Amino acid sequence: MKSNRRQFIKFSAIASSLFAFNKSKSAELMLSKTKKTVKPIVISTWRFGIEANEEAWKILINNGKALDAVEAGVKVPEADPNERSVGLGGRPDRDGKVTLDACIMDELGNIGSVACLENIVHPISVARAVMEKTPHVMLTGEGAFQFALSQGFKKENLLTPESEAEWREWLKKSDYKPKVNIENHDTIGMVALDMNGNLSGACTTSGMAFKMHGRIGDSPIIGAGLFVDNEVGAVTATGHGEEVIRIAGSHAVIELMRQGLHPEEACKRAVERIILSAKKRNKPLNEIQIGFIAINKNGEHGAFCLQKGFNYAVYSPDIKNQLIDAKHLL
Ligand code: SD4
Repeated sequence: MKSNRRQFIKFSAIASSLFAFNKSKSAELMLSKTKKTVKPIVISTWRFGIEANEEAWKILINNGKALDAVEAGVKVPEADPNERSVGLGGRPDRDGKVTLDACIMDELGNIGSVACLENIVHPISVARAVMEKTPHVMLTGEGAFQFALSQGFKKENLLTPESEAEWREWLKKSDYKPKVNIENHDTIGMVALDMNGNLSGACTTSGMAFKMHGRIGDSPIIGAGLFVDNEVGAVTATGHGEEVIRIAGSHAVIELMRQGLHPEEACKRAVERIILSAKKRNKPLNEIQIGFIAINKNGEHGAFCLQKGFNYAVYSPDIKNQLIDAKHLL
């Protein structure tokens, strides 16, 4: 009884804080307008963001485009067989198939995405080809694969012996219970601001390990796993995709930043929305992890997550590629 009351008070407080930002809006907006812009800057999710940022930075520091930087950056973990949650070597679905989700967005609002794509090492580049070479924004499954072949991508087996062995072990119990941190899932999401002041983002993953075949997470869904608004900022998400999709997470963070909130505060408010959404459905919070990372037009960055354990890599003129622990709400 007591704990119900305590929870009620806690979540009422969260709910009212979600609507309270207007008060501080004008002050924060003014503050950010007077600040000097930090550029270039690139940030990305989890520890593999460090190597990915390194690659993106080479492009950014040579006056390259944010779009090229984020694509090149996320290709690093995609090609690494030891990263078991992205691209080659990614953990398979329950049928033993490695299926990949990815999307990309540029400063003009161009978007491209692939979902449930098999046998291609670089889904992010296929997503870019969807964006640049088709009249569509999203291709899935066999159609995405055939399109990739038509663009010169090679068919490759992505299931490494290590991932296959893990899957065979999992089959013994066949219990789908994603853990909250990096044990059996991870996504690389990367957002960047280039020297010309343009923003872009990319997001790529093999999704939740041992998911149902055909399951698509938040990562290829523009507005959920990624969103860029060149007037405001760029945001990407990681964690339980179903929860991110429910609140159109990355788009929510963009809209909160548009109100003048700092990227960290905007990410925090979105995590609070996830909590409210989960509470309504009686979804236990300890079974969910969500992390958002964001940069704004001034090159300020921030992140927030639900559970302890999420970190992100930042490379800017002031922070030379460091891993930062995101603050957490629980
Ligand atoms: C998904 N969001 O497929 C991805 C997985 C992830 O950390 O990011 N895990 O739902």
